[in-house]
Amino acid sequence: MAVKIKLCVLGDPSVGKTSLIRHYCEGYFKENYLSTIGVAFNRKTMDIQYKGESKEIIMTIWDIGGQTLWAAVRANYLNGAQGILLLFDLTNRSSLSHIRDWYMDVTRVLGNDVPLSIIGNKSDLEHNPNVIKIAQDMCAQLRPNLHFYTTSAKTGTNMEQVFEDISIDILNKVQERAE
Ligand code: G3D
Ligand code: MG
Repeated sequence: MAVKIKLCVLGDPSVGKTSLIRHYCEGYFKENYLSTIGVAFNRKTMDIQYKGESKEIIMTIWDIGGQTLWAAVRANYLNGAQGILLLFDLTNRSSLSHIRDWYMDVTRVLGNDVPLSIIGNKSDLEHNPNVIKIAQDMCAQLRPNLHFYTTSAKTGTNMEQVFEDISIDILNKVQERAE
């Protein structure tokens, strides 16, 4: 039986949320997406290996517009999310400094143990390697064993890994609850 998962992607405007989701769901990178207004939905079906079995996952990925800053709208958006990707742009320090705020915002609604990964996107662009170290330290402070990745929505580097790993975290959580 297919498992349905709701995943929400958050982060500052222009960090590459829509690009990463679209590349993953549609299989290609496209420049010039219209800035997301409100919320967009994407769906991806995948088969992953879980505890020695192949599991079909139907993932609905919610893409919230960075402009949608009203707390009430965001809480609605997050409602029922089983996993979270928090994105920043490796070439934009302020987007990294806002990760903590995004994290607090999410955990206020979903609790501290929601499966969550932090992603530094645009790894294909030149960036200061210190940024990665700073991001890793921040992740460790927020929660031990938080996943951190660098990705490129343009080339697809690490993209599959991010979605597969969070699916496994979510399946583990679903199973824990059922026991
Ligand atoms: P958002 O949904 O977080 O607001 P978008 O961000 O997906 O709309 O991306 C914002 C801009 O960054 C877009 O450029 C997009 O092409 C670019 N971008 C996103 N991800 C990457 C990446 O991994 N590498 C590179 N090189 N660019 C990326 P434009 O020029 O359309 O504003
Ligand atoms: Mg967008």
